[in-house]
Amino acid sequence: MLQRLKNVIVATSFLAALIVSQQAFAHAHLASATPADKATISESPKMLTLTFTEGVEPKFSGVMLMGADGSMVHTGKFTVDSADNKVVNVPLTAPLKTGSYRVDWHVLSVDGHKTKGSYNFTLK
Ligand SMILES: [Cu+2]
Repeated sequence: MLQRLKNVIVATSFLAALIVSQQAFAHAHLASATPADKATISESPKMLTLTFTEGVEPKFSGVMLMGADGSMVHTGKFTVDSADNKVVNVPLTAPLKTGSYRVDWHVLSVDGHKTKGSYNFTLK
């Protein structure tokens, strides 16, 4: 009886761990970005590139670029790479001034889950 209970507990916790890890992997999280998070760069980038862990739906996804004072920086159109829907490009229409910037992103992944986040980089 006790052994049976132990088996049930082991099976249940295994299942719980499996579900948690699947959830962690099933959403579109930011895998990498250019300029990278916390990067200090010396030249104004022509484009922001964000790579996610899942494919994203361009219709319900977006990226906002903000200056240190919180003012929005005008960017070009958000596009999903035609060869890889995990990669998002946002062209910059004008060179950035030196200073720190915050990138706010929100995406709808192809599995229908919404995620969002932000990161910073500095132009010296
Ligand atoms: Cu998901």
